[in-house]
Amino acid sequence: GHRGVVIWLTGLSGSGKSTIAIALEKALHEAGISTFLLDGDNIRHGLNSDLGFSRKDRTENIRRIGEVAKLFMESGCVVLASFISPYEADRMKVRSLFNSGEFIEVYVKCSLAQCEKRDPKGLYKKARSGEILTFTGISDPYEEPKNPEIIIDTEALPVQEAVRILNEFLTEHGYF
Ligand code: GGZ
Repeated sequence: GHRGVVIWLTGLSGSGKSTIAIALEKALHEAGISTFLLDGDNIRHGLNSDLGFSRKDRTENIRRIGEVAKLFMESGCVVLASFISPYEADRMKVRSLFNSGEFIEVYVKCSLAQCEKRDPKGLYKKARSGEILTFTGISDPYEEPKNPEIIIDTEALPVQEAVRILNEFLTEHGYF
């Protein structure tokens, strides 16, 4: 058996959060571990479809996601939450919902220049042209985590290495 835990991935758009979350989820499934993946696709289109990208809406987005993550964690899942979550105060509030050891903040670190170069959805281009306003990193802030449990530099590491680091952290800290 294993205990529930939240692995909270924060970082810029295009930093690799979801790629890592999906690869980690696959590895955990292969080890027989129940997971639940929360990301923009299943949250911003449903529960949080009333929210946009103002500061207030981002804060409410992260608050609700924190509560959902807690519910799934309590059910015994390894919750993988992949959101920009640009504000330190909002991440700290989510952290405060959990006991120590139940919340692992992972800073998926990648320079703005590299994220913009990757631009998988063409959003940075739209942000530069002014077609998208308040885009994180371009026209809206991203506050770097001050005390994340883990930092993963996706400019230096391939995704499988990121998965290995996270798996090792979980094993070494006795999660399973
Ligand atoms: C940032 C935006 C924006 C703006 C749309 N700013 O790379 P993606 O496309 O797939 O992921 C981004 C996602 C960010 O949603 P989050 O819920 O993670 O944001 S937050 O934590 O700040 O609430 C991006 C897309 O939505 N997107 N407009 N203006 N990202």
